Amino acid sequence: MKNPLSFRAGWISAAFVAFSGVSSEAAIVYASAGSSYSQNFNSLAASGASNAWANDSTLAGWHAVQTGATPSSWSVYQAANGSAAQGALLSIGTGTNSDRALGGQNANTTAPAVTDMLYALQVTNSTGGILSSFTLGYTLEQWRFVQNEVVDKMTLQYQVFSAGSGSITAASGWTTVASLSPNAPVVSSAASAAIDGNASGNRVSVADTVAVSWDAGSELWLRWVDTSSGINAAAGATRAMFGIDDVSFSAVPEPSAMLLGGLGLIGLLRRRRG
Ligand SMILES: [Ca+2]
Ligand SMILES: [Ca+2]
Repeated sequence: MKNPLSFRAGWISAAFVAFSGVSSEAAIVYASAGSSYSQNFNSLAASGASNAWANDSTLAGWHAVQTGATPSSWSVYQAANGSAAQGALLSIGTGTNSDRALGGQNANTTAPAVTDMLYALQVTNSTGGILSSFTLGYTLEQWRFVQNEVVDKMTLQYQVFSAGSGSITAASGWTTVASLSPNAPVVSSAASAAIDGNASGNRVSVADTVAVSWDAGSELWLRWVDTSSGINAAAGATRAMFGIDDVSFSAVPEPSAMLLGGLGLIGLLRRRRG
């Protein structure tokens, strides 16, 4: 016969494990419509080649993986300044300056060995209501160009997942936002070299507002995709080194929802009076 106390303890323990599982996927808790979230990545290490990295931990809400290459998930990241090809998860900046950007540099490969560098921000709608648009701004910084590379870009995608089901590597369901997907600012026939990703000619700042149906409790994932799809025969073994910096995010409900509801009520009253 089961002791009710031990059964209860087991139930509490199971509940605690379940709760712990949720909290380990902390994401960004977006609790107030219209509020702003920002990330400047300056908490990343400015030196070292084996700084510990864990998704949604090193930077709350942030995930990074590469596809089609080893490792597929990162356990470390390296400081970088663009002075050398560096196929890794990177904290990029000038020397050891504390202004860092999150990025990487992928290989010049083609299917089936395409190496895409993926970065994602996971945000949970905790406002209690449906949010109908988000506004995202960020800066794409280029810290190294590769000789004769013709086309390279950062592609921004988003997807809403039910609570707990989001993944940076989800195979389908992403929507690409062209206005948030800038091309590499620098292409050159000169020998591959470092450039200052903080200089105006080597960076592109983008911002736009995107319609979305983001239910209370569900997760919005914003995903940056740096793809190597397609061999560029004229280029070397790598693609441009990109960092993303100065991310800003906010979201709001349908702006006219309350107004239309009020006008509808007024119309109803008028009809009743007429
Ligand atoms: Ca920064
Ligand atoms: Ca920067």
